[in-house]
Order: sequence, then structure tokens, then C-alpha cells
Amino acid sequence: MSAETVTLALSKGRIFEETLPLLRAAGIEVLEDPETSRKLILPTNRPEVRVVLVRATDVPTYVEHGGADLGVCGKDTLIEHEAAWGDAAQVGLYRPLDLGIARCRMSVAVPADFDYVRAVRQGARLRVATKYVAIAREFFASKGVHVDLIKLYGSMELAPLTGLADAIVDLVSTGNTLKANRLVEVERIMDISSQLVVRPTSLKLKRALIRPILDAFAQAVAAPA
Ligand code: PRT
Ligand code: MG
Repeated sequence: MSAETVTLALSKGRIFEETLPLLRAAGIEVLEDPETSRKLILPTNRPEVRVVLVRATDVPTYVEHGGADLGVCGKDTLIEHEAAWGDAAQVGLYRPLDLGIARCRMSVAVPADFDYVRAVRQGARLRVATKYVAIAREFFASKGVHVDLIKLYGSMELAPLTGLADAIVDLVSTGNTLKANRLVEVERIMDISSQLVVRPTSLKLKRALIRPILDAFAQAVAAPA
């Protein structure tokens, strides 16, 4: 990666869309639309700034290992990444800013006819399907609830409907997905938003390029909507 270029890692979809206004506040316009372009490297109006499109869960990895200088990803993704690879300090990710975008919550949901409260009170062993095993493990351990965690990579809602699990831990935003699958939210584990992550080495070596972007983001986030 050249010292004259700043690379920002984003995932397609809501994170890309909601980061655009922040980039604009920093004077950066992305010149191609990821929904129509097949490119994975998107140029901007600033020749020294480019955006790379990666899977949401790969954003911390790109920034940590120098595939990108900075990135945007959900707290959910960061917590799971750190649980797998060590905490932020160890993995070498600097987290200067909560961007307050792509907001949702991490929740426990069960089929409408499953008495979760009773199962927990009776000390039943719950089978919980999730993509977020670190968050789920920590949450149920803190409640003293015994769980068998079942790792899935998507479509968590299907697990209780097929008898694979009693409950799921998943992200909820409008609640429409749960409703459509006749699941109900029974616990809110934490609120989630997206964070800016920065590679400390990049900040050191490319400070003159990166610092103004961080400042513009911070200002845009602090400004009333
Ligand atoms: O999709 P892919 O497998 O490539 O990766 P990803 O699912 O990790 O990425 P993406 O782009 O879907 O999500 C990126 C980030 O957006 C997540 O890491 C969260 O921090 C944040 N975010 C905000 C959400 C949601 N809201 C959200 N609603 N991520 C996922 N969802 C899903 C949720 O998992 C469930 O399937 O949307 C569904 C629920 O939505 P409602 O509105 O029906 O409640
Ligand atoms: Mg998704």
C-alpha cells in the first residue's frame, strides 16, 4: 500500500450507504455505485483516497493486516473479531469513533409459543443458534443460564422453526424479520452501531492524510442530524 494513498474498507449495503454522508462531510465523493458496478476498488474524487468493498466480517482483518488503513464495521463484528483474535490493543486496531450509523440491537428471540422465562427459571439447558457466539456465550454466562451454542453463518430465524434450536441470538432493527418468522424478542443484549477502525501504523505514517478524515467524521457525527 502506497504511503500516498488512503484505503477505506467498507461493506456493501447499509454500512456503505450510511458512511457516504460522513465521507461527503470530509469532502470525499465515491465515484461508483457498488450496487451497479462490479468493481471492488472504488475511486473517489480525491485521487489519494479509495474505497475497498469487503465482507462486513472481513473489515477488521483488512485494517489489522494493512489491506486498508481504516474501515467501518458494526460493534457486533468487532466484538466477535476480538474474541476470536484477541482484544483491540493486541490485534492492533484503533477505535477512535462511534459513528452512530447502522444502528440495531443484539437480542434473544424465541418462537411465540416457547416459554423462555419459565425455561430460564427452571434452569433448563437452552439450545441457542447464532452467528455471534462470543456475545451469546458472555451474555448467558453472566445470567447463569446454561446453553449449548450452535454456530450458524446466516438465516438464524430458521433454527427454532426447524427444531435445530430453542432460541436465537441475532441483530434486530425493525423487528419485521422476527415477526415474519413468528419469533418474539425476549431479551435485549446490547445496542449496536458502527465504529470507525484505524490501523495505528497507518495513522502514524499517513497522519497528514488520515487525521483530517477522522476530524471531519467526528464533526459530522457530533452535528445534529
Ligand atoms: O450480509 P453478509 O453476510 O455479507 O454480512 P453481514 O450480515 O455481517 O453484513 P450486513 O451488511 O448485513 O450488516 C453489516 C452490519 O450492519 C452488521 O454487522 C450490523 O452491525 C449492522 N446492522 C444494522 C444490521 C442490521 N441493522 C440488521 N437488521 N445487520 C444485520 N441485520 C439483519 C439481521 O441479522 C436480521 O436478519 O437484518 C435482519 C433483521 O432486520 P429487521 O429490520 O427485520 O429487524
Ligand atoms: Mg447481512
